[in-house]
Amino acid sequence: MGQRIIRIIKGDITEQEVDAIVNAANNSLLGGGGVDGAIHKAAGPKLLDECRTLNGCATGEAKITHGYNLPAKWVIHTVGPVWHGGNNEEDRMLAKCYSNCLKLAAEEGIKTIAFPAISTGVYHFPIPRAAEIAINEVIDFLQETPVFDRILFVCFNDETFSNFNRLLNEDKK
Ligand code: AR6
Repeated sequence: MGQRIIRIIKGDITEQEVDAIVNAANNSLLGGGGVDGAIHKAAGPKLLDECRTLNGCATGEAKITHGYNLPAKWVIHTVGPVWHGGNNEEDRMLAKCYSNCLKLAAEEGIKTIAFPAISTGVYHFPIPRAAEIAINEVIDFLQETPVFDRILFVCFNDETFSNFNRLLNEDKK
C-alpha cells in the first residue's frame, strides 16, 4: 500500500518541493546545527521570528510554522529523543515524533511531506533502529489515515539511505 506513497531518497531536505518539511529541532525551537541549522539558513530569519512565538516544543511533540524562503510552504518542527542507551523511552518518543508530525500535517490538509532521519545525528539514536521505527510508524499512520500523496524520507548520507531503503524494500510495503 505505502510503496507508491513512501519514497526514500538521498538529498538535502531544504531543497524538497513538498508541502511541508520536518525539522529535527531541539526543545527551544530556536535553531541549532544539523538539519535544523540548514533549514533556518535556507528559510531565512523570519522562521526564527515565528519560532520565538511558539514557546518551545516538548520531546515527541510537533509544531508548525511557515516555510518562508524554502520551496516548502510549511515547516513542521519536532523534537526527537536524545539517545541514552535505549531504556529511557527513546523508541516511544521517536515514534511519537513521526505520528505527531503526520497528525498535524493531516489537520492542515498537507498532502506531501518530507522527513529527515530524526534523532540520528547530534542525538545519536542508532540509525537501523531509528529507520525501523520511522518506517513502521509512517506505514501504521497511513493505514489509519490515508490522506497523503507522498511521504519522503530524505537521507543525507549513504548509511542512512541504505538503512531506510533496505527496510522499505524488504517489507514490500
Ligand atoms: N537534509 C536532510 N538531512 C540532513 C540535513 C539536510 N540538509 N542536514 C543534516 N541531516 P541532526 P538530531 C541529517 O543532528 O539528531 C540540532 O542542533 C543528519 O545527517 O540534524 O535530531 C537541533 O537543534 C541526520 O541523518 O538532528 C538539535 O539540537 C539527521 O539529519 C539536535 O541537532 C538528523 O541529524 C537534534 O539532533
